[in-house]
Amino acid sequence: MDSNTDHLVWGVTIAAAQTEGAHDRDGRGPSIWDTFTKKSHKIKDKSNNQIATNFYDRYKEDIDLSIDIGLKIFRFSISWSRVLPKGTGSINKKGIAFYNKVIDYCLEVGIEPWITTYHWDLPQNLQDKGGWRNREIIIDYENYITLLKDHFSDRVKKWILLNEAIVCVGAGYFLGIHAPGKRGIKNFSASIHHMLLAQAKGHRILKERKGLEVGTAVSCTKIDSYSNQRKDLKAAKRIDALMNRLCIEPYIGLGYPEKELPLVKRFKKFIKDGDMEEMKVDFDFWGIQTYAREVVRSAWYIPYLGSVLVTPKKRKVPVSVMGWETYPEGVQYFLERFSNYDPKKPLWLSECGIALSEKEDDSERIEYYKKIINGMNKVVDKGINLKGILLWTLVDNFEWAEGYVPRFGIVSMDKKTLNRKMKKTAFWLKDYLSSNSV
Ligand code: GCO
Repeated sequence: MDSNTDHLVWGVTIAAAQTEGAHDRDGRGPSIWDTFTKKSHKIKDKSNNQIATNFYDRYKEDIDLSIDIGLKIFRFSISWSRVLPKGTGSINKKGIAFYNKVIDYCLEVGIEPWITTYHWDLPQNLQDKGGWRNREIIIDYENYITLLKDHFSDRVKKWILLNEAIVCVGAGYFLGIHAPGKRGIKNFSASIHHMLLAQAKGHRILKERKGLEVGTAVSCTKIDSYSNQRKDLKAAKRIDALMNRLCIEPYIGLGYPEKELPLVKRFKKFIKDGDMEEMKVDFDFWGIQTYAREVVRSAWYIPYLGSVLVTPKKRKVPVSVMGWETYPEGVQYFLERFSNYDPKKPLWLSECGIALSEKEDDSERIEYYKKIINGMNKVVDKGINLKGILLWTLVDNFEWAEGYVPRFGIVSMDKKTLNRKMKKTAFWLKDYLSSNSV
């Protein structure tokens, strides 16, 4: 043991829509991703997630693999429409039973289960009523959280409410490139506000039970300006406010970053008296998820944002299979930045990984994680309250609109047999964790 990061806990994150499969089994209702993937042109390789990695049947194998690698946390998400097929109303007991099995198995073999309550797969029935655009969804979310609390919080102590609200709403309700494929400023404004408010209410509900640690997972993208010209610097501030502050600062009591991001004015008609006050909640931890860096320049002709991205290709920087600039330095940057909000607040890297292409030799991923460890070392040296890191992800899976082409897993999967095989990174990590474990 030679590092100051030995106390950090390592785990893994997965998400229901990307792994479970079993889309119509045992009473599960459809989610917006079931509907979206039927429009085949929406998914790059024309695939869907009906089988995915079949975590539904193979959860034991995946949990065993995680244990074998030396991981201590298994973060998974609940498919809302598996436990409440219509998103509201009658409960699907078989859905509850499935998650009970996952939780109990984790506890039996000695890995800590963490729950994400919402990782983007809204029940289709709720979308039919407007989805996040409709304020009534807040009540549905509260009821859903109460159900999860009643069934699972006796054994699950760590909870993440929303996974990356900005990506979920930005891609799904503004750009239309993710389910439910809605576009436009009105959809965006209403959905962000309702989702963030729902999360605050969900937090209060879960905290009624003593001993739970309840946080949120936020997407963080380092934003730099293309030049030192004033208009580019301003554009960078605008995009930074959108990507890295909008879904965070209302909780800290700072409100929406209206000064830097004028489009926030559009939110006004959806904000009711008392909402901003209600939004102030003290999360037990921040889950930080950072994958990339973007460079932006001012572009007056782009509505609402007035900015364009200068693509990594133009900038000639290394990219992952997602087309994102490979930027492990972001970890240190964002951990420091969040620590500035409140140095005492525990921080987790609740997702961390890189997409490569289909090959067994993923040495590049090992190099990536070494750089991440380096960054974690530096922040721990500075006294930042980092608790641990959850990898994205265990098994190669359904990467949303990108289908199965980008491979984020440290374990590969044969598409026909669904058999799993540890990649080089998994062996390397196993070694690393066994020699660094406390
Ligand atoms: C996200 C989601 C994951 C993704 C991963 C890679 O951050 O977008 O949480 O579901 O698969 O981040 O894009």
